Amino acid sequence: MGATSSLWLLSISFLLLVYGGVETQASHIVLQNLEALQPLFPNHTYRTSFHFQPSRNWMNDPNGPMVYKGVYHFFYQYNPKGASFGKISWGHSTSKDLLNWRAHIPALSPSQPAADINGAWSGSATILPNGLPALLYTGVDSRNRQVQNLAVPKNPSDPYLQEWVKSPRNPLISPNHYNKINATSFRDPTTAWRGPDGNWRILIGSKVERRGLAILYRSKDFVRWVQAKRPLHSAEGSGMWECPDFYPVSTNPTGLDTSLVGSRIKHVLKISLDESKHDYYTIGTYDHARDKYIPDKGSVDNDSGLRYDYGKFYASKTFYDSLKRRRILWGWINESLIDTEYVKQGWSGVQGIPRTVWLDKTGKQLVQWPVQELEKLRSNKVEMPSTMLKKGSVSEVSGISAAQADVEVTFKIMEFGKAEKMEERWREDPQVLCSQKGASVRGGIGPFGLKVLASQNRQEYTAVFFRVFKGNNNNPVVLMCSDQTRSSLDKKTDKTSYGAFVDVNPMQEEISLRILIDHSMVESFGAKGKVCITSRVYPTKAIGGKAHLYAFNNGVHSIKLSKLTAWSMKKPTIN
Ligand code: DQQ
Repeated sequence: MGATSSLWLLSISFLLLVYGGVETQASHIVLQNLEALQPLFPNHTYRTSFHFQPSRNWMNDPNGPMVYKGVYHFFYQYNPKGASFGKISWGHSTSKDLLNWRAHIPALSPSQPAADINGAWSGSATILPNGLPALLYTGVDSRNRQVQNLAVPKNPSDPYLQEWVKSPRNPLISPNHYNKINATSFRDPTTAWRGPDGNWRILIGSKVERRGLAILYRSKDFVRWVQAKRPLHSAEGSGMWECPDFYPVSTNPTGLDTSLVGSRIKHVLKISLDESKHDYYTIGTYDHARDKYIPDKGSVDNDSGLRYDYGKFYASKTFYDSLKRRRILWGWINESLIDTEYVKQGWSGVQGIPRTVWLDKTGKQLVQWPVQELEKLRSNKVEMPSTMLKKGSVSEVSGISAAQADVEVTFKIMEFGKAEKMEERWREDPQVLCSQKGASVRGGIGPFGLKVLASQNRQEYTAVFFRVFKGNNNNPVVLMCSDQTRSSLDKKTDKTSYGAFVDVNPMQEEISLRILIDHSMVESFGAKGKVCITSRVYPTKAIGGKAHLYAFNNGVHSIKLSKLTAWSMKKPTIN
């Protein structure tokens, strides 16, 4: 480390001692005065290459994604003044291919004392019947109350919609003693949908004591909103519901417009749980006559329910892409570094690769897959011929830039005899099971999978793998893990392992895995997108050209690697 950077670090540590106060605002930690400590030049070691990030500073939730006049718009919670949460604006970028992004000036910045002077928080876009977009968002007013506001484009003929005008009638919706809602638990309006009666509807996240609520509002004109007598849905014991998302799905990957209803359509209600920072969803029926959402029987309506992603992925939001008739999901992936470290690197937060989302053919869960456009970044294809991975084997995949890659692999289970018996208590929490049975713990079938962002001698690696157990009636139970315990020699980074059970029968079909590797990002899609796990890792050795990729099997039974294809990924222009 050079003298200047040591000095810089020293002065940072000093200033941290002096200024290092911490305060919590909504769900985010505010580091007081740390904005002043921004480095002149951000540290790029762990920046991603093909994931969305602003050029510097803090980013959290995705906001108001939409397509307008053939241009994709992406807004996000952004602190223009530094790499920690603070007074939030809506950052804004546009793209024609969801790969290359051009940054614009923030679309919404705090300005109106009665509406958003203390922050322009999360919200959504709705394309109105005249084709024009409208943004509904939460503002934090001068009394720190959360209120709901409207903004529309200043010049609708500009496909980039660079300027936005706030409604002079803001706030349109305020918490009040009639709706019995605490003014600091009332936020994140959804995209509006129009019911068969012609009225618009939105949901706002909230809670009463520990009951999470999706409060329903209706409007004829998008300006005057009236609260419905009952929430669309609520659940006891879950705490505050942030960033609700509500949309129709079908088993066809073709997406559906948010207002569509019909007999063959199911609905998804996604909730971001403030307490655990997990996004969970249920699939159910929307009774639009009664404006009630009823989760399907067997749907788990709490934190142990289905999740878009069993790693880092929060405050997500979908939109209907009318250009390509698909529903696309965005989600915020935060840092695993301690807060003072990300302030020093000059940026914080990444968005997951936009994912197409649809209903699995079983109707019981969603399936997600990176948008097809991503494949345009693939180059230097390498293939590994079909091989048997014997007990304890490790094979290197060479010929690609392993820190910036897209890898697809399929595995075939050859025999089931020596699979470990699944203990009933292990079913409770797959994440705990993954942390007990990591990549180095030998099993009967598995762990087998990939070691990514690995150093040459494998002192460091992140292992994404499967393990197959014998469940009740000898049925196979498949566990997928992202084991980060060896991801970095730096002791300070978070190394929680993540995991989930996968609804696949490996005796009938091969198990597939796709991993997007992007310097500090490991975004994994198991069983063709049935289970997704995103990890943030900060290797100290497996950086850039020094990163390696390996296929491994640490189980007793041999596993057939039927096919592996890997590509180096080109770097698009992002902001
Ligand atoms: N982030 C926003 C809130 C939202 C939270 C503030 C979720 O509107 O509830 O930046 O991460």
